[in-house]
Amino acid sequence: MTEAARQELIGQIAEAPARLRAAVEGLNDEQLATPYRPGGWTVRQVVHHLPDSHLNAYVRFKLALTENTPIIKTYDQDRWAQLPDSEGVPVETSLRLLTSLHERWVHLLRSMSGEDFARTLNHPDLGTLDLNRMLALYAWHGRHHVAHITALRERMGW
Ligand code: NI
Repeated sequence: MTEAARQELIGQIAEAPARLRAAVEGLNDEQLATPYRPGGWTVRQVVHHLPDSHLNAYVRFKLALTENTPIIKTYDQDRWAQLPDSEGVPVETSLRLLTSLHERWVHLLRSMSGEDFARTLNHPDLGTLDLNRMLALYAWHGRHHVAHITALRERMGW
């Protein structure tokens, strides 16, 4: 991956908290309790899912930077989304958590060399991945979930 491509992806990760905040701006409790698609997570669960996922991602980067191809831990994201801290906590809490988390994560990402991004981890389902791949995966992940919310708002005319 080129340095320019990496910087573009890091920029997307840097912007993700503000984009998520903008996507839910002005939604009321009933709107936040609406599934983004039939049978899918509610908007609130999608918001809480982002720090759930990106906390794991941050830990995975740190493990890969400090150990040689560590075996990382997966988690059951659907069950996490049903725990009480995804149903009963205001979205603002996760917006703040994501903002703080991304500040540290992006600081780390901006300090990394090409050699650092070539470091690898071992994902039980996906095999050996380098940190370039992880960067691309999580830049996409933030955009993907923000789009779930903005598409719902468009469909509902909110
Ligand atoms: Ni996700």
